[in-house]
Parts: sequence; C-alpha cells; structure tokens
Amino acid sequence: MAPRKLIAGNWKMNLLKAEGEALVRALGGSLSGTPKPACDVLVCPPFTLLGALAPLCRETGLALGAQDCHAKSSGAFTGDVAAPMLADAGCSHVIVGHSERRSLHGEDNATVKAKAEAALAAGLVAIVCVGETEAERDSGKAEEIVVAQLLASLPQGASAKTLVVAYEPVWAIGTGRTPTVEQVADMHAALRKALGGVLSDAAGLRLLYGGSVKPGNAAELLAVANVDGALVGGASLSHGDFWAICQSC
Ligand code: G2H
Repeated sequence: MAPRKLIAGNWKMNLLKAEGEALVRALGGSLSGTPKPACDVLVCPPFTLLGALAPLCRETGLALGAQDCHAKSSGAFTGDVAAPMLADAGCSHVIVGHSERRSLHGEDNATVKAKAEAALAAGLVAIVCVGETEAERDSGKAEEIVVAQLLASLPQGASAKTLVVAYEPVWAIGTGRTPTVEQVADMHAALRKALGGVLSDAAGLRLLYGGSVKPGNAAELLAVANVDGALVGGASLSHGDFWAICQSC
C-alpha cells in the first residue's frame, strides 16, 4: 500500500517570529477544521523559530522540522546546530542535502550521508534531497545521476520510518518551471527501484517531489505514481497556497 502523503513546507531563510507564529496558527486552524487533508503536514522554519513554534505545532497537530543539521552531535562548530539539539527543540524531521546546501555550502554526498546518520541517531526522520542540474538533465542521464546521488547519500540503518527522500530537480527550484509528469514518474520509479535494492521496506518509504510546487500544479504532481508528497518552498510561506496544496492530496 502506498504510504500516506506528506506535505512539507521548507520556509528557507524567511519569516520573523510573529509571521511564523501567525502562519502556524492559521495552518493549525485549517488542520482542525473539515475536511481534513489526506496527508501529514510538516513545517520546516529557520532554526531561530523552532523553539517558539514547537508548542504551537504540538497543539495543532503540525509536525516540525529543521532545514539542516551538523554531522556531529556536539563540539566546536561555530554557527552549526546538532541533530540532538533539534530533537530537544521539538523537531521530528530534518532536511539534509537540499540543493541550496549542496551548491552554496559545498556539501557532497558523504557529508549529506553523515548528516542523515546524525539525524537518525538523534531520533529524527531525515529528509534526504537529491536532484539533477539542468546540464545533467540535458545530458540524458538524469536518472542514472540522481540514483547514484541517492545511494551515496543514504544513511546506514535507514528504514521507511526514519527516512524520506525528496526529488528536487535543481532547475525547477524557485524557477516556476516543473518537469513533466512523465519525467517525475520515470525518476520516482527509478528511485523506488534503487531503494528496493537496499531497503527491505522501500515500498512504504515516502518519496516527495519538490521544485516550484504550487496550488495550480500540486494535484497533477501528487497524482503521479510513486509521488508520496511534496517539499514546498515559496508556496509554503502563504497559508492559502500551502493549505491548497495540502488539500490536493
Ligand atoms: C525546492 C523547493 C523547496 P520551491 O527548493 O524545497 O522550493 O518550491 O520554491 O521551488
């Protein structure tokens, strides 16, 4: 059976405390109303808001995640945040290996794998992101490249309960461009197959699509085989847009 869908909002480096609280309150209000969305809903605010939003998320049934963690559990790493700190702040999930971390902070697959392993060790669900660049898509080898990226980024000891994979084509992130449903279907099928070779419960693992998901394209993307939810950036900052995406499940 396909897993229950997950809609995750990646707020990136946006929103101050009052704005974040207002958004979570609005989402919580929608979640407590009817009809209930056929998905779990997760918000991933910046580190600075996690402590303030944790009690609000708990009250309203929203899951809370962070956007990154360090691979070590503590130490002299100025400016970094460790996975146990995120769990302590009330997070259940953490995104690792987002393409903005890979490209702007030089994170390679080994770093992403180490971060995902730190997340699992802290009791968090790791959302491991993978995706090809435009040049890689144009090369005709996108599936091969993304599968290799995924296998090299996977944490040891992962299962469908502790791992989520997000396919985010780099050329679709924040650009308004999205792959065709056929391209998404082919990539997700390739990722599921590759996961089946390394995880016994790969059929139950959530495979999210991310990259310019909006209310206008969410239903179509979420209906694609092997798409078990979405990782939403820009549109997750608007209650109306994000809730419309949740209702598209
Ligand atoms: C991809 C996505 C969220 P956006 O980065 O992870 O962002 O929906 O703005 O393309």
